[in-house]
Amino acid sequence: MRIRVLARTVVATLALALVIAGVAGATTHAAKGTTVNVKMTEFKFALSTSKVAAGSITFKLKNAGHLAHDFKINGKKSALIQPGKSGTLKVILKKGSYKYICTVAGHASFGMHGTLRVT
Ligand SMILES: [Cu+2]
Repeated sequence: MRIRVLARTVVATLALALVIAGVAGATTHAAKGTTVNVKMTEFKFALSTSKVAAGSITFKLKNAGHLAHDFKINGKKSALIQPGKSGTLKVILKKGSYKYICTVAGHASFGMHGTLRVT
């Protein structure tokens, strides 16, 4: 009798632990995403990383230059960001290599481009 109660308690505790672990895992996964800081100057981008995990990626853009710039990756483009201003661009990317550019005329050819690796 005593052993049966003990066994039931152990099973219940294990089940509860699994439920908690499952919920915690799901929450962590859902909230997961990567932030990449992007500094824009004439005429280049400086990214805080060149390689990110696939999924939701938020680019935090900071224009530290003297001209307006934007940031385009995988067909998505940020607003035009004025000197001294900031902006964000959120995209969902699968594994692969993605070219990013500034779409202001001439800027990409002057050096405002690069490649982000998504793994
Ligand atoms: Cu630009």
